[in-house]
Amino acid sequence: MKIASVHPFILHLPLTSDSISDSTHNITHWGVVGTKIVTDDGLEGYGFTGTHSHLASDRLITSCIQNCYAPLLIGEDASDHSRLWTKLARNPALQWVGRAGITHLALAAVDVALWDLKSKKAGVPLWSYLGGARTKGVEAYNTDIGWLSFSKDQLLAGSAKAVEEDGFTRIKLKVGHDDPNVDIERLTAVRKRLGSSIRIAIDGNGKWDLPTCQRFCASAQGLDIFWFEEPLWYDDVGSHATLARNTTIPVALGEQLYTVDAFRSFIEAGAVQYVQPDVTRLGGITEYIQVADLALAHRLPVVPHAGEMSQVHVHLSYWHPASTILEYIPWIKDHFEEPIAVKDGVYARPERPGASTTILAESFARYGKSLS
Ligand code: 0YR
Ligand code: MG
Repeated sequence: MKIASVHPFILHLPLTSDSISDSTHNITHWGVVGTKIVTDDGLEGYGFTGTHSHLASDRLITSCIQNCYAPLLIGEDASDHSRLWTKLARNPALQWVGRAGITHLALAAVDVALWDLKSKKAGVPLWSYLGGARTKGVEAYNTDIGWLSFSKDQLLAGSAKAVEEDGFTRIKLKVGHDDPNVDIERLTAVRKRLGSSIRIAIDGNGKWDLPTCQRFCASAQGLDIFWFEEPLWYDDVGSHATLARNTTIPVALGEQLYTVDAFRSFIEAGAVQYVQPDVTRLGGITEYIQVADLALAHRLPVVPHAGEMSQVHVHLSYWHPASTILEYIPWIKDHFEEPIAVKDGVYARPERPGASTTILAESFARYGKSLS
């Protein structure tokens, strides 16, 4: 299974609503930026990272794949994911310019494509290739009903539909208004509408400072919040540790962390209780496994962040023993040969060989962007 060619791509896929906001981002399209890797025995592997469809920075990622990584990959055995990960990530020249950011997002795409190839070659779905399923059904939680840009009425109607019609028992709502009392009011209304049995997590996307978070958590005490995700600036270990010590609401984070080292710092400081690795931001599946194992060793639950909208994480969640529930955002599923599917709040187990990353030809034709 020698690597014959590397074909980077950029897709900008429209969301299911016109646009959405959290406390920090406003987007209209999801960026699927990565690479196809073709082997001499005719297999095609697909891997990609997730972006906010900013074309100039997406092109930095594909340029890294094309110009820095492809020459290191051509002619290599695609089965050697671990050796190739080190060859790319610890290349002295590339390590100098990036152990995180653009080079790491590009690494994620390459690594996922290699695992897709390995499990396709074995003729089994990724979860089986990795060692088999730990559960009969991975539970989904719905993020797509809770955007900050939704009015209170939209929030109530969407949450009620997700629970009463679609069968979700878990949802996540964005928070982060300039006045946190607005968030308290919205959360109180949703809690009242849904009752006490539905799990409600919240996500601040790193906007507030420590005193604001502490005041907010005190006011939110009675609302039974399942976790508070990214309450504070992404890299601030100390403030997360202080908040985690001072509130009973569990702290969740990880979607902005690039390395196993970063996760170790948060875990050792007691600054995270729900660990949220993402194959599209870590160096792919190879580094994801290291983080999930680290969480397991600390007996912390793993709840992946869905930068690939769960196409790959559904496999990892069926397999890895520290996995619990999995985010659901149905924006890009129609662009895959084997799209994610949730019924009655539970993810269907993928059954085709590979990592469920194979993108439809029509989607490339319709939404592909030029690389230069
Ligand atoms: C939208 N999920 C997140 C999206 C999402 C962001 O900007 O990227 O909200 O990544 O926090 O948990
Ligand atoms: Mg988040």
